[in-house]
Amino acid sequence: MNQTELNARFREIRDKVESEERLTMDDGLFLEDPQVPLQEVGALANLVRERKNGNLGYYNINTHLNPTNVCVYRCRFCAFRSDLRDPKGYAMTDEQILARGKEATENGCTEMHIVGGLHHQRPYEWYRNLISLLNSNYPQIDLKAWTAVEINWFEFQTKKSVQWVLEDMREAGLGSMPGGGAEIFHPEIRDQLCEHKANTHAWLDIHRTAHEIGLRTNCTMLYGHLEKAYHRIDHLMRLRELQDQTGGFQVFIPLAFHPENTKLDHLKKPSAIMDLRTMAVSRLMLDNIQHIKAYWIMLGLGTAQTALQYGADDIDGTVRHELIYHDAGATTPEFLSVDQIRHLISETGRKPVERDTTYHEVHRDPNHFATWTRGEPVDKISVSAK
Ligand code: V47
Repeated sequence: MNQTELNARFREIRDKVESEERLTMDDGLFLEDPQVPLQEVGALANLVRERKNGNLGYYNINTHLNPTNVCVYRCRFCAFRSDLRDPKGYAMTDEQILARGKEATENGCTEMHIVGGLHHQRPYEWYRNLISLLNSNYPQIDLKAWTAVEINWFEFQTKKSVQWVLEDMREAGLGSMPGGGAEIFHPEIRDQLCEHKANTHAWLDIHRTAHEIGLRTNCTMLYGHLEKAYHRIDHLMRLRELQDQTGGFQVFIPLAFHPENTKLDHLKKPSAIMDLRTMAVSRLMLDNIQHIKAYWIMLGLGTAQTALQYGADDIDGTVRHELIYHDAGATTPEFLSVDQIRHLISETGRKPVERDTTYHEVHRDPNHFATWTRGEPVDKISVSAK
């Protein structure tokens, strides 16, 4: 394509975005082309970002819990997993889990993000009990737990339906589901990354069922490894199609691959340029998902800040005890203080807003930081006030 053709094609897409018309697979592929200036794609994504979320930059106060790293699967991108008998392998005790709940409550956390390995010797009841233990002792914390891959494993363990597992977990205290395990849906890539675990159909079906019973969930895409632009756009379009049917996804998180200590350690980590383009293209393709998250743990602080001008409106949380990315060579801090995360957002010119897991405003007691109440859904704040 020569420069004149390139400009004309870009104008066509800009017109569509301005008139809120949906982009096609071909549009997405064009925006992925390195010949199309990144700043222009970013500016277009920023238009959508500001239309949907104004000038706000969301964050939450959260912590992670990875109850075990022992896993039956051997995904090639994972540095966290362990074999049962490896000295690195662990499974947390009830006391350790409760101590995390106590620490989270004392720090004013509104969310615990719980994911881990599929342990050969731990029955379904172990996974259920830990949710119930945390929920009964620390009921205010939203337990954002289990990826679709884990739910698929629980189905296998219990021989019950997805709906049964999700309802049973909800009864134990599950509040919502994180978006992990999606990787890349296209079988050309998924079969090379993780051929044994929950396939694309299962991942989408589990999220569909969660939405149907009223659970909100997140969605992700792992990029920067074996996939090509076509696989990324295909992935986004499959998420968009499900969202059209259910409306249950609250946020999309593009996850940059970290190769250290994985079976793909010969690959280079994606560049900041790729991170920003993926962020912007995701914002433009996913016209029906309200929020796009720049997960600072994996992007690094500088790129996460910049991403707030490239389509993202959320930066995840203060985070504590994150292992999946740090085991894979992430050099970002272990956690940020509330002042640091607010500064990170406000330095970009955005207004920091604390939200809870399901995107309600959080109101804190000015005299006692750890005491908080849930306010209105943030999406009800009118765009003009944003
Ligand atoms: O499914 C694993 C990815 C995911 C590596 O829902 C890796 O709010 C890069 O899903 N390099 C788990 N990525 C993390 C996740 C997540 C993170 C933050 C917020 C939310 C949310 C969800 O991490 C896995 C996989 O796609 N992953 N290993 C690696 N070496």
